[in-house]
Amino acid sequence: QTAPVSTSFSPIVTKDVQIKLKSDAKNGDVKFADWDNFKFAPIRESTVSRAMTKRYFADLDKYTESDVVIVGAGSAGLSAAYILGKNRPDLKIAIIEASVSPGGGCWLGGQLFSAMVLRKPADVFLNEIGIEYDDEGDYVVVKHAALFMSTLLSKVLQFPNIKLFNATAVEDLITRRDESTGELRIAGVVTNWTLVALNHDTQSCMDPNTINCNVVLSTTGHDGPFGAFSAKRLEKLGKAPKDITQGFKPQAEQQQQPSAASADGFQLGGMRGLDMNKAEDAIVKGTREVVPGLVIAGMELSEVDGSNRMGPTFGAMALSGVKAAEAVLNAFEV
Ligand code: AHZ
Repeated sequence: QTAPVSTSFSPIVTKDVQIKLKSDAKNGDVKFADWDNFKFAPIRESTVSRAMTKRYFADLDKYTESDVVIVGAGSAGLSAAYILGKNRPDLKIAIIEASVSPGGGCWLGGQLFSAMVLRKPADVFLNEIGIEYDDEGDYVVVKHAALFMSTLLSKVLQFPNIKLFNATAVEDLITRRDESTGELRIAGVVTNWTLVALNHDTQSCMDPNTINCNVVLSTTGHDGPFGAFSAKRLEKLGKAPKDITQGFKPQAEQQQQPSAASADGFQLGGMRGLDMNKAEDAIVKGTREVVPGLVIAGMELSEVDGSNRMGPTFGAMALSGVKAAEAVLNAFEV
């Protein structure tokens, strides 16, 4: 016989437990006076399951039609999410992150060091999210990259109109071709649990899920196991980003050769060697809607444009995110 599901909640602090604030402690430590009688409020295991699953599936249902999908929760994607979430509370924004832990490559400064360098004027973004730093003139230093990432993440996750689906990979893009113009538009993303996505070779028929949206913002970082995903998918589709063929050539001097393999000459730029001065400007300048309905920002752009890597300076990721938020709103189909 199973016990009835409890519907009433006991207060967390029972009358047997005394919690006192040590008034003389400098940092206001909490002191539990009577650990022997300590007790949590009761709970049934299925209640925990329902508390999680009903919210998750309600979110899946709600965000299956989103206004914006951000692919990748690294520094660029989360900076964009912050700007969009703050300025447009009317939009439904889903963030899809392949890793269990969001944050991308932004938990350390470089070579496993703690401090994080941002060149000016990226200090404006730190002021916006309320992070202290040492001002060194042309650049600023945050004492730990994890302070930047955890602050940004906590702000983004608090917006009621943003949902992070982590441990979920974008496996493909939803595409629509305009019948009269033949122009391709990105109309959403195809997703799967990351652990499923990693096992397509070992199991058959694990079909994905989909999210329709008005604009996709792709910030999947540079080449890697999942990285530069949307740029690579565009190349497979043989779809030239419009600014490569119509004007914007941040690294034109690098003379990219058209790929023999792709139908209309689109070839991934491929990330170039490290050059902080060139790389950061190029990433911010290059942040744009590359094909209708798809904005690319952050280090993924180095694959599109063949720009340099910048290594351990993070100003371009924050400001590329800010510019991407603007590009996302401009890309909205009216
Ligand atoms: O897990 C990835 C990471 O958190 C996630 N991601 C990649 N492919 C995905 C997919 N579906 C869902 N198919 C995916 N998520 O995207 C995130 C990318 O974060 P990042 O920190 O790698 O990229 P960023 O562009 O925000 O920042 C890059 C910062 C730089 S610069 C640099 C260098 O010059 O060497 N190295 C780094 C890490």
